[in-house]
Amino acid sequence: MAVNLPPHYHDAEARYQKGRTPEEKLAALREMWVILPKHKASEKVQALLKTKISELTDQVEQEKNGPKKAAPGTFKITPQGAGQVVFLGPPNAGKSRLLSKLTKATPTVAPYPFTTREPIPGMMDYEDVRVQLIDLPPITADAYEPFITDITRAADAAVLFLDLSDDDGPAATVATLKRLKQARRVLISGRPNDDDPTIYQLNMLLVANKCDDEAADIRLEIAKESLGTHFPILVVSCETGEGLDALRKAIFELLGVMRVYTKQPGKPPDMASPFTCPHGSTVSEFAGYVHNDFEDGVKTARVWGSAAFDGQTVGRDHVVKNGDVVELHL
Ligand SMILES: Nc1nc2c(ncn2[C@@H]2O[C@H](COP(=O)(O)OP(=O)(O)OP(=O)(O)O)[C@@H](O)[C@H]2O)c(=O)[nH]1
Ligand SMILES: [Mg+2]
Repeated sequence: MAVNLPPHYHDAEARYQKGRTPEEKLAALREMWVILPKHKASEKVQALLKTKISELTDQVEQEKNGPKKAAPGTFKITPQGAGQVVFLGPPNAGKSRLLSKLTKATPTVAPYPFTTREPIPGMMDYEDVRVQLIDLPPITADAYEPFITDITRAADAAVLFLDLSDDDGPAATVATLKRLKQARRVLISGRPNDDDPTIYQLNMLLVANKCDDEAADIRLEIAKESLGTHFPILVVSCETGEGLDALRKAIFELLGVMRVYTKQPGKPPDMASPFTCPHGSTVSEFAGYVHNDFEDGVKTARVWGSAAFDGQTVGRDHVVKNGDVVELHL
């Protein structure tokens, strides 16, 4: 879909190109954001602009706060699977142990805080899809690794931790949220709204871990009072395994993606490894997930599953459904 951009958008874009400092560039990007018409056709431009504004805001902020601990990109993790989900929380809550339970990764797990110092990825199998999980160093009022800002921007969703074995658990999770907010990372439940492009919103669920502790229930109630309940809460124990199957499902559902299977003309569908794309994707959007060049290249598709009849030929704007088999015609 073509985006009609008003002339003063291009003026602001020229100022962005010519900007000599991050501050100048940021000012121009913010103007572009205000001018940009916000509708479906401009979704891609919106997303690009939002990422640039967020990156530059972070850069300007970090430069103000002194030298960085790590060069940008040092801890960049290549996305794999249906989506990337980051583990955020206070020290000792069981983030690393959960990663070792849900994936084949082997992070250090220790009975003292501040064990994890670097991001550690792992792949979680869920039915016929895989989700990338990233264990991170703990976040407290005073401890925040600057690379968390970049990693959370790249992530698709977040798991926030609560330690049910610690009287200070609820307050520690509140402190994590507060520190993230200072870094303009806001955990929400549901679809992010893009009102303020300098704030990065991440869809979250709460993992209340160590429910094997005998005072776990009361701490959970206290946490609900201070954190609210406007997000999914999964009560689990990495020790006993309780709640972990439900958690796998909830993490996958948090991504808001559906499975779509592909087939080649004249061949049976590949039912072993589906592609994933956001709910509500059209044929052309789905094609873009199969291959970058396909989004523009696809002309029609045949659809088995949600179509009126099996193998129905549909156009680029046809909305595909979870579980459909799609044969793309370029
Ligand atoms: N009883 C109990 N202990 C747990 C559970 N999950 C983790 N632990 C223990 O809690 C301690 C901390 O676990 P880690 O996974 O290292 O915690 P972390 O959140 O990664 O800690 P940092 O890396 O410091 O942020 C370890 O001794 C774990 O064995 C659980 O469900 N029940
Ligand atoms: Mg850890």
